[in-house]
Amino acid sequence: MKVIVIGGDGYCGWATALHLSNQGYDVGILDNLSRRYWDSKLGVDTLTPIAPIQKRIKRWQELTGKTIDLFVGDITDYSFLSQTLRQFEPEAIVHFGEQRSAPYSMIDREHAVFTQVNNVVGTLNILYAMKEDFPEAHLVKLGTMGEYGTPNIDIEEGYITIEHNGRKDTLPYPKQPGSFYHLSKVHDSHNIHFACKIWGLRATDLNQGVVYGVLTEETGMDEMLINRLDYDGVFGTALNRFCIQAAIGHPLTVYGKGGQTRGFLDIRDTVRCIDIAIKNPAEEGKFRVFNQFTELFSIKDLAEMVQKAGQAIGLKVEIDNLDNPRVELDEHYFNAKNTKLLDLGLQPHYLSDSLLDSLLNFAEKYKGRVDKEQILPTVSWHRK
Ligand code: NAD
Ligand code: USQ
Repeated sequence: MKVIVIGGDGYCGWATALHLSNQGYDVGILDNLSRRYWDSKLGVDTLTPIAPIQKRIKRWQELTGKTIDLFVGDITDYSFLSQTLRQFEPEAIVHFGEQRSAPYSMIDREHAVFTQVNNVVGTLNILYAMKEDFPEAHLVKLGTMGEYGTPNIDIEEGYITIEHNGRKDTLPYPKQPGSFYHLSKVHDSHNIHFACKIWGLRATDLNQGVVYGVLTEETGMDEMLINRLDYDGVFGTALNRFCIQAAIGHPLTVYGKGGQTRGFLDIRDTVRCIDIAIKNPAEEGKFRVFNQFTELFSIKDLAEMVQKAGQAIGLKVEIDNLDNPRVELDEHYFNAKNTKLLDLGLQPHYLSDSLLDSLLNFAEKYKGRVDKEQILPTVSWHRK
C-alpha cells in the first residue's frame, strides 16, 4: 500500500515514515524542510544532531534495503502538491505538515497569520487535490487534543450527543482552543468535515495529545536515523523539556500552578496509532475523530515524576513555578475519552520509570549541545 507522509522530516513524521516503511508500506515523504529553517531563524536547535533528510533516507535504505521517495516542496503550493500526488499515487495521505508550536503562533501578528495560512491553506489544498485525483484515498490528519480546550464536562471523541428543547442530535464537540496554532487545527477540522460531507472523501482526524520520548524501534537503529528532540521555549514540549532541564541542572519550568492537565503519549504509540488508522480506513463520506493519547497528567505531576526519576540517577532536580506566559486555566476539570484507538488494537506504552530513565540518560548524552539561553519561555499570550 502506498502512503505519503506529509511533514515526514519532522519529529512525529520521521518516526512514522520509518515505522510504516518497516511495516512494508511503500512510503513517500513530502516536506518543505521549513521546520529546520524556522529553528535557524529563531536561533534554536534540536538536542539531537539530525542528519539532512537525504542522508537519513539513504542510511535507511543501506540498513534495511527499503526505499523511501522524497518530495521537497510546500503543500501551500497547489501545483507542486497535485503534481507530487499524481506522481506518487497515494492510497493513504498522512498529514503532519504544519506549523505546530503554540508559542510560535503567539509571537506576533505575522507569526499568527503565517501559522494559520500555512496550516489551513495546506490542508485545504490537500482536500482539493484529493477531490480532483484521489477521492478514494484516506486522509489521516494530525489534529490536537487542544482543539477541545478544558471544558468542565467530559471530552468525547469528536462528537457529542445533545438533547435540547426536547430534540436530540449528535454534533461536533465544542471547541475552545488556547492559541492561534490550536485554532488553526479547529479550522482544519471544519474544512475536512465539510469536504467529507460534500465530496464523499474519507478522513480520520487524530486529536493527538502531547508526544514525549525520542526512540522508536526504527530511529534507534543508527545514529544517522536519530530523531529531533526539541527543548527550547518555543518548540519544546512539556515532558521532553523537563527531562532535558533535569539533565543540565536547570530548574523545571512549570508555568503557573501546574494544574494544567493534558493527554500524553509515547512517540512509539504515535507511530502505531497512524498504522492502526491506515489499516482501518474511514468509510466514504465519513469524518472520523479519534482522541490519540494514552494517559492524562497534570504538569505538576509530570515535573514531580521527572524530579523523582532524576534523583534516582543522582541528579539534583528543582521545580520552579514561573508566572504563566500563557492565558489558560492552571487548575481545572479534565476527563477525555480515548477508547477508539484502544478498541482497534492499540497497546499503549505507559509512562514508566524506565522510559523516564532512558530519556534522562539520552538528554545527558547530548547535554553538551544545549543552549541554556533557550530554556525559559519568551513568548507571552498577554496583551502587556
Ligand atoms: P515538526 O515541526 O517536528 O514537523 C512538522 C513537519 O512539517 C516539519 O518537517 C516541517 O518542515 C513540515 N511542514 C510544515 N509546513 C509545511 C508545508 N507547508 N509544506 C510541507 N511541509 C511542511 O512537528 P511534529 O511535532 O512532528 O508535529 C507533527 C504534527 O503532529 C503537527 O501537525 C502537530 O500539530 C501534530 N501534533 C504534534 C504533537 C507533539 O507533541 N509534537 C502533539 C499533537 C499533535
Ligand atoms: N508547560 C509548562 N512548562 C513548560 C512547557 C509547557 O508548564 O516548560 C505547560 C503549558 O503551559 C501547557 C502544557 O504544559 O499548559 C502543555 O504545553 P506544551 O508546550 O507541552 O504543549 P502545547 O503547547 O499544548 O503543544 C504541544 C505541541 C502541539 C500539540 C499539543 C497537543 O507542540 O503541536 O498540538 O502539544 S495538546 O497539548 O494536547 O493540545
